[in-house]
Amino acid sequence: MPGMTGRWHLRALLLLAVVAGAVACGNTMTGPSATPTPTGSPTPTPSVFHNVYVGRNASGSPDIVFLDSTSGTSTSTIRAGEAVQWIWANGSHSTTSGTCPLGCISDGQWNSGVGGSGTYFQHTFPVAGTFPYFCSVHGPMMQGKVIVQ
Ligand SMILES: [Cu+2]
Repeated sequence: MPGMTGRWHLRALLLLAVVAGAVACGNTMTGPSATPTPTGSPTPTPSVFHNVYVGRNASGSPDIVFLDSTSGTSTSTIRAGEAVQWIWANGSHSTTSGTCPLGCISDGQWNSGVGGSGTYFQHTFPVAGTFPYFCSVHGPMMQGKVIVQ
């Protein structure tokens, strides 16, 4: 029954579209209206957020790196209950939780999706532990780590 097969195909496609839509709406990415401004010099935000720059190195140049504003490296050390805020400075990048053993595999804890300059993404870490992440565009070349104490 060829007609039956076609209908099932359509259903599967519809289901995929619905799932993709739900995932896209599930993140907390915000636009340029969020504070602080991404292009300025590193302005310490009042309290809650621990800033990590995306796509900018310590010299302020575009680069394929995550740069923690406190440590000056790709490792962020925070306390349980605090949040990390990624601030896109350049390029097309994501912050995606997971590791890159052979290629990169998301562990589903957070995923900003790919953003560019002016994008922000926040994630709160309620529990102590070590949380590796990567950029879904650059893979193993662009990794970071959040250590929650
Ligand atoms: Cu990247």
